[in-house]
Amino acid sequence: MKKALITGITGQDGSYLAELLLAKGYEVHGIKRRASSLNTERIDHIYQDPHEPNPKLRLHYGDLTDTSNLIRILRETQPDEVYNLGAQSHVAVSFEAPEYTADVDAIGTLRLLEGIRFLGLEKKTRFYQASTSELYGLVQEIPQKETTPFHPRSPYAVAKMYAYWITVNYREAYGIYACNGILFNHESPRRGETFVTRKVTRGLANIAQGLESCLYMGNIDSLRDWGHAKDYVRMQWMMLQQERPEDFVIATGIQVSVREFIRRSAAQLGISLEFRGEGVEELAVVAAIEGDKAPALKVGNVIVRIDPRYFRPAEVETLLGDPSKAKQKLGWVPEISLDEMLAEMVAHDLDKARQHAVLRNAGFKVSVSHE
Ligand code: NDP
Ligand code: GDR
Repeated sequence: MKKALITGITGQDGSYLAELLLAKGYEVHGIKRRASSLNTERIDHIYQDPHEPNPKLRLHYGDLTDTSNLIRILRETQPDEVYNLGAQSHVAVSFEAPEYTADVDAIGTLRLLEGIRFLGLEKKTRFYQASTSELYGLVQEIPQKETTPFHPRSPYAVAKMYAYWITVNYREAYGIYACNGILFNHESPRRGETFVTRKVTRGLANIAQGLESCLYMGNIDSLRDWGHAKDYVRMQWMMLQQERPEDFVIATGIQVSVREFIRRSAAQLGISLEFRGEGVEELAVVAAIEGDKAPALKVGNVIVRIDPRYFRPAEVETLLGDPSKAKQKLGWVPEISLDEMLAEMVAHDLDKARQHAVLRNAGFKVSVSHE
């Protein structure tokens, strides 16, 4: 039985990857952070009672900023595969917490690789690094592929650039099977609520049910290549099953603007939106409503406005990936389309909003968190 260690197991990708590896018969170890509130919601459905004999999923308290803790977990678990998914993963937040982001995302990766080396696991343990399309930043070539030069545009991307190269370096210097998946944006109903797609699907569902009145957005001209997290974690596993370690771009090859993502999400709720005005004055008005998913809305309601608070000091305007290498060498193709993913996310968030609306209508106080 193979053993895997996942950092970031409580996050979006970590939860899907843990499911995938358990289904493949792996013993899965995950690092979770100590927090003042429970933070295992995404993996509660696969939780296994540690009192049961031979649980296949085990959680260890730890942190990517804590070297001795990481070494102890590596020593205790002796993993065949390490998936380094843990990160301060929010680009906008990285401008506010640049030093912490570097510590976790850049030096955290080094700590794990050094741990593998220090414990003499170079020949046993394979290492996956969660690299990112944010490395391309100010894009030098469209679409972006493995050979496209990097130009990171945020403290997050710069930290991930260090992590990318230290992974390559440990592969070249010490022969560790270490590789980078350069993943373009991928989403799901488990996506963190403050990333743009989830903010939109959740916000619009809440507005449709009368829990909120308006969605405040940043740069809606931004263009992204969005895939589904389930497809992308499958590729993370495939990358560690090859004869030789290599780096791969993982993307759909299809690009859509944030504005278009909002329009299509609204359409899933039976709402036709009309965008009016320009720049910070741009807004979206309800032009028509069909069906019963948006009982709180009327034609003419303004439900999207721009708030410059969400603009970034340096923006990545456009990202479009070329996944040809992954297709040719690994036979990987994404199976879930953008519209299927969007429908799944909206349905999930509408379900939650309806539950909240029932509580509110019964007189209970319901609060909706914003960001
Ligand atoms: P999430 O933000 O959903 O999850 C991040 C995970 O890292 C969480 O489990 C979080 O724990 C954990 N974490 C944060 N800080 C630390 C720390 N100091 N020590 C240990 N663990 C920590 O990210 P995703 O699942 O979306 O992404 C997974 C990885 O892939 C990240 O590295 C991200 O940067 C990268 N990536 C993501 C892409 C995407 O579109 N999703 C695209 C390209 C790369 P907690 O739950 O306690 O907060
Ligand atoms: P990104 O994702 O920065 O690409 O990083 P995010 O969803 O945060 O932003 C995508 C684009 O949407 C624009 N935008 C907004 N973004 C947020 N979060 N909130 C808003 O209100 C808003 N309005 C417009 C952003 O400016 C941006 O252009 C994600 C993360 O998962 C990273 O960890 C990962 O490495 C990259 O994807 C690939």
